[in-house]
Amino acid sequence: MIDIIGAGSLGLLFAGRLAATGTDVRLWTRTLEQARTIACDGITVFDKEGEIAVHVSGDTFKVAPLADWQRLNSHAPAQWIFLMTKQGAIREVLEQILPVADTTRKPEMICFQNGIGHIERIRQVWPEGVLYPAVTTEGAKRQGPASILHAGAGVTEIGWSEEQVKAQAGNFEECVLNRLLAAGFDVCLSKEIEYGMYRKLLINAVINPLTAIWRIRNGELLSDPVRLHMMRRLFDEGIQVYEAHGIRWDSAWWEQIMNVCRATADNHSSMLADVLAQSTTEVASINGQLVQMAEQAGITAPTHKVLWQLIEGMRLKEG
Ligand code: KPL
Repeated sequence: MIDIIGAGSLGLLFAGRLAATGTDVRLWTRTLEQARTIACDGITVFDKEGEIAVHVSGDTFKVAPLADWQRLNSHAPAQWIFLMTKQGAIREVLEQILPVADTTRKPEMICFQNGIGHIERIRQVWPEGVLYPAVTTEGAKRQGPASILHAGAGVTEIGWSEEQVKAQAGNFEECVLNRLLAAGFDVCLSKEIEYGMYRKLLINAVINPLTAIWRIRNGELLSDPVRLHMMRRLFDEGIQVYEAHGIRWDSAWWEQIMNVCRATADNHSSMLADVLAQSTTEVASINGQLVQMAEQAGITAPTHKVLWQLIEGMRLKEG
């Protein structure tokens, strides 16, 4: 069984595809209302042509509000948790699910958040937890409470250390990796997940705040020299920060950012979606983290800092 916490676009995509290919899935929502809607409607995944790619009815999988975690876990303890909420929701999630039911086998958590800093924060409150950072480029867009548009198939990397390979290999492969592959996800294990996380951090730090400030779709960033200039500034500042910390990077990342904009041209970035929904954005975990890393290294990242402040201010005004 796989427990997916978070019924946003990624949570619905993974829950729908896994359930459709026979994996036992429990999906955890923020509210009871959301759980009821999903149980009633099932999950629908549309492809980019607007055709139904996957539909699973509500009796194919389980769905419950996170408030029921302790009660339901005492009957059926979670083993593999996919944490698919935003960074900002992590504290609330951990408050609900910890202490983890005292079973002989502690659950292991695969963490799919954008940005950096969350793994360390989770470890602080759950030091005995087995955590796998994950980076995914799956492009999913929420269409309704129980439906998403799978705009672009991506790649999912799951970080795995040498010790975990030795201790867990058989089980993880059978219960997680093979399930994801069977569900059609392009997934691989990576011993260099930090490299992937820093690449994704820079992609998000360049695309997300600009689309949120200008309220444009990802593809529209490429249509104007001023927008491209701002993207390049954010990229160059980010690279300076990485160099100051000795973080490995690749000049090909710039072209990859362009490609992400092309592949997700019609999408709202997650930050723009948050701004439009007047909810908390992940700017602090993305641009804010880069600014803090710059300061730790005795340099500055002024464009990231201004965008961080502008977006935080926008949320304060609207929220
Ligand atoms: O991850 C994304 C996000 O919106 O958070 C990108 C890659 C920018 C796609 O929209």
